Amino acid sequence: WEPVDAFDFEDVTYHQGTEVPAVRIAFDRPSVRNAFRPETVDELYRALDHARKQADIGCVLLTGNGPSSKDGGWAFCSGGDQSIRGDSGYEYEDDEEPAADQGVGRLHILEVQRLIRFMPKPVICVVPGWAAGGGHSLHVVCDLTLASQEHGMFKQTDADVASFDGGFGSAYLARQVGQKKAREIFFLGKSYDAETAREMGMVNEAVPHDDLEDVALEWADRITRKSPMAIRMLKYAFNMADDGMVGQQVFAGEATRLGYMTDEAAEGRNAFNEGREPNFRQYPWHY
Ligand code: 1HA
Repeated sequence: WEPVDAFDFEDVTYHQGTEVPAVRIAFDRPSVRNAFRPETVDELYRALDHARKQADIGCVLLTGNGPSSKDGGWAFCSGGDQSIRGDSGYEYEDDEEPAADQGVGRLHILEVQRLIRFMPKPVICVVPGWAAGGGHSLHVVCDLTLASQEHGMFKQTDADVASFDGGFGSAYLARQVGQKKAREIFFLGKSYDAETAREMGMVNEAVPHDDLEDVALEWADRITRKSPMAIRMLKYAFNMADDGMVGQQVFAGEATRLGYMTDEAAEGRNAFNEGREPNFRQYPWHY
């Protein structure tokens, strides 16, 4: 990995692979189990959006740095930082921040969730420790989850702190583990280790902690050797059934791009630009 120079982040680290066309984006607040504050969310969004737009990047690894220097604990992310939670959302600590002046709490981790869901490349959640609350929801929304056998832990704490992800974090979870299990996860708030989470269907694989990053990179390597077009169409096809009209719009956008690459599309464009009738009769009606 080498750092992506374009950014000067405080709460997130952002690296690009030297041998694999992938990036590694990591929460970097290990002393609070990688809880996110609005500044963290802004940085995460910018890193993910940058990765989305890189034509030479095919896969994103989303993880959490650790261990905590305080107690050695590992975390992917423990959700919203409760110490700066205001009455209408999470508040900026830096008063200079333009959004802070408005006195409005933010819940914009939901924008990050949408970015992960709709970006045209797989996002692998690499879980070295706790995935709790809003951190649990982030793992749910990622395309794949790989977890540390020893330290990977999953827990939905939302109802303990009077919060609720009634969107992707619960609805997609129910698609992954079934309605009864998803309700158990939210209503009982139990802790599940990586192996149990794998058996439940919300984790793809649990691997020894020391191998976690190597396996994640190997997965990114495998994915990025495949056809970008096929992977993109597959991700959007998997999304579509659950994403309603938005899912159709996103999938259809990619179908349009493929359509534009055909001779028929060139004929339509050229005929217009040349001021003539298009000759579509030269093309077959495929069946
Ligand atoms: O649900 C949403 C949203 C829904 C819709 C729209 C937007 C949303 C945005 C956010 C969220 C949420 O994320 S709500 C859920 C918020 N998160 C939590 O309730 C998890 C709180 N943390 C824990 O339950 C536990 O810390 C843990 C199970 C993750 C780990 O337990 P462990 O290993 O025993 O560590 P612990 O001692 O509890 O924590 C270590 C340090 O990290 C503590 O600080 P210290 O005493 O060393 O000073 C602890 O306070 C801090 N910490 C952990 N999690 C958070 C945190 N500090 C602030 N916020 C946290 N989330």
